[in-house]
Amino acid sequence: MDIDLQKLKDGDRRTLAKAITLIESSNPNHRKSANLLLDKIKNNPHDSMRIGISGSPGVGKSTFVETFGEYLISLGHKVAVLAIDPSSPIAGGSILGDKTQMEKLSQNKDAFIRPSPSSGTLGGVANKTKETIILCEVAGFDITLVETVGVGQSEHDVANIVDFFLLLILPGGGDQLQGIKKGILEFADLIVVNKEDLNSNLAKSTQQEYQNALRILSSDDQYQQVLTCSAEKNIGVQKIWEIAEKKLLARQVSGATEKNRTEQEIRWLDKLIIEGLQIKLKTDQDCQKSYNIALNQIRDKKSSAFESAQNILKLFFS
Ligand SMILES: Nc1nc2c(ncn2[C@@H]2O[C@H](COP(=O)(O)OP(=O)(O)O)[C@@H](O)[C@H]2O)c(=O)[nH]1
Ligand SMILES: [Mg+2]
Repeated sequence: MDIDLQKLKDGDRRTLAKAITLIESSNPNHRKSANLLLDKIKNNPHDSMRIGISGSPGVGKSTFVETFGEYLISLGHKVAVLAIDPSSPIAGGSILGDKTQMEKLSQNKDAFIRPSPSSGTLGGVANKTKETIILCEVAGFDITLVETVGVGQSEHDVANIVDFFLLLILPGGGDQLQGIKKGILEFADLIVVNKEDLNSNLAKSTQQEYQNALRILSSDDQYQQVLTCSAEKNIGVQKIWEIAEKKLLARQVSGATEKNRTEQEIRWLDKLIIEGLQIKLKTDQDCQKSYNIALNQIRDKKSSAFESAQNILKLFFS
């Protein structure tokens, strides 16, 4: 599969789609071409913005991405949308559901929408997504929105490929407040109560509740803001961008975005090394043999985990 780099840089959609298919492929030859391609574009200068959008199923992420995406395009941006759904295979229901929901946006020539592979790739959910973002940026999309379900590892992984993380919550989600410490404080740069059109008073009180909690939990005055919106009725979206853009631009100017991206790359390095070792452990015959021996010895109390691990690790370096 040959990718015409010039066409990609010119923003040709078919070339972009083809390039993404190439980097998603697990065929070793494709991987080689993909690495060559990624190598050629790694120093491509760009002032891009990568924004993660997370929240429980049904909170309105896809609807928000569509409304927000249209708004960004109206300001002159070109917007790529990558949707990760770890709960369903690509051909399965919910990604298709998302696609129909983003009907308007998908018709827009300044938008590019693509589901991202959900599993079974080295580096987990977000590895290919990160490479896909880079391809989209080379093709001229200056803002990428990554939609991910706010559960477990995928959210964690997505936080490691974006510059800014937006969390959507529902009005009246007081019980969600329990998770505020580990979830929200760790990831979110901005929290938005969606569906305010359904019950504006409830949305406002939820906003207050979260804002107070964040203020109390914060050690300085840098705590995240909480806003309300209606993705469906297109209310509050402008204010969200005003605040997000201000933060993103400040981080670009101070060099924080660049620094963060480098740190993300280093975390990927560590993750990929560990995964590579795990794959060797599972696929290499000698490793497998030693591992099975170790299991039995531990069960028979003939060896400790420490001793067995030392023996297996020796195989990695032989
Ligand atoms: N009333 C109202 N409904 C909304 C709003 N945003 C999304 N929805 C509805 O909530 C449902 C789930 O939305 P969806 O975008 O698929 O949520 P996702 O699972 O988080 O991607 C759909 O029926 C939407 O039409 C909103 O702002 N107000
Ligand atoms: Mg969705």
